[in-house]
Amino acid sequence: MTSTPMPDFPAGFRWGVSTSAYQIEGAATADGRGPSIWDTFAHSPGRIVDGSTGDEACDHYHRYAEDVALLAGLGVSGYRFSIAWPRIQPTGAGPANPAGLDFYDRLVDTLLAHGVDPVATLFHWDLPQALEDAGGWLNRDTAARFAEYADLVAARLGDRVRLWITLNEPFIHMSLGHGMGTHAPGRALLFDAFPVAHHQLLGHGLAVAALRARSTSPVAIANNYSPVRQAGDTDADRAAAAAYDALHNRLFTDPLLGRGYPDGFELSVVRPGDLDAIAAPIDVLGVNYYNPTAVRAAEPDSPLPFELVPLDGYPRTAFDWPVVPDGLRELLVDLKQRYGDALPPIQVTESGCAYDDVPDADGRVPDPERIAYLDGHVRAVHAAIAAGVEVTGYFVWSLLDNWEWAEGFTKRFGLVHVDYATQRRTPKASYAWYRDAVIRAGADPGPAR
Ligand code: IFM
Repeated sequence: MTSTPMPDFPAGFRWGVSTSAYQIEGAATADGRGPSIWDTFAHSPGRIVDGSTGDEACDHYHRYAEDVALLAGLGVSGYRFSIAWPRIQPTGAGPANPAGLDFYDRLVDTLLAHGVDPVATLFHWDLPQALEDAGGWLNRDTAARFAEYADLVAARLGDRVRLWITLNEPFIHMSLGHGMGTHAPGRALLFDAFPVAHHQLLGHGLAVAALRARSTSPVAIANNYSPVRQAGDTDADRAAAAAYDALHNRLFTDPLLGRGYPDGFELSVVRPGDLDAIAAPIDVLGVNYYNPTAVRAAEPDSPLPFELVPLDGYPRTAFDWPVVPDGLRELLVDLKQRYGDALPPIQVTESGCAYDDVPDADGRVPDPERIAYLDGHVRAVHAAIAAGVEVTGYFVWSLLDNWEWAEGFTKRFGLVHVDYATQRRTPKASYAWYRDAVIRAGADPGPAR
């Protein structure tokens, strides 16, 4: 971390934090919420490293007012949360469950009362179990169901949500949830998971149309990106790196920005008109960045055309992910070079790190590694802006320590420590740093956009 003051960001730059429904809400059966694939997965023995579930998580469903007060104390201009589809449509179809919508209505109004822009993600992986039972994202019909759900949400919240995000990280949902089976719904289909890519993208496109019909607020999608480092220098290593780059970084973004699928991804489930629906203009591209990926050629007997290897030479987080702030600058500049004028303004919708944070004897939670991590990544965003990339927002993952999917409660990403036994929230040192060094100093929140 440098002691140099944070440079100025453009007026109106949106400083925020992110969360997602299943990771924080708890209240898994409250007010008519139906089961999602993550309820099923978490309750299946052996799926989650510590055997925990999101049944209670951070109990945000009941403590949202306290959590919004934390947001207000931070001074953020945006809060990215996700809406739990199974609260709105407990079986993934049919009319809205009013109590489910009421919760988000209360949340949105409380945010606005504190001057925080609500940024709502419609799908952060918690598919209603009933839709999974009908084939989930392998079934084309799920795309149409998603648009209906988007319509129900926008009809209620469309006048107050300031930025819509259709999907969160469809690549991760496809690859870990349907390719490798380490996330819900636990399908290990390898390349037979590709229909999940297309149906999520189609759902996105149909949802964009549904949102536009109900709301004048801008619409985005949040993708996960990882700059690829070629490990090894053979032609096979080069081909492996290019294949992984196409899979992770281009499979979703090329069709979104009107280029169709990258070469080598001839998906049999694509029907006439689909690519036009998917390429419906978006206003913002959400970029989630954690680390680059090192890739080399696979062994001959591997089912994959590449092998992911450790990226050495960098500090590591508790997740063992390398800390490479400049990878974010590189990624943002590469997106601009790759897509040119087709690239909409970017908001970094997730950026953060897990460390084993523990309260000290005085009850404070020092987290110098997180401060260093965020300092480097915020400066990397500034460097990308200076290089000509239009970046209009940055959201830290996450406001709270929370339930980290297959890692359960073992990975803490929050600016705020959560004692899961008592639900006590304690702002970490990084909370004060983000408030004082970034949001208040050298950054003009300006009018929200
Ligand atoms: O916690 C997740 C989040 O749900 C999606 N992006 C990555 C985060 C850290 O793994």
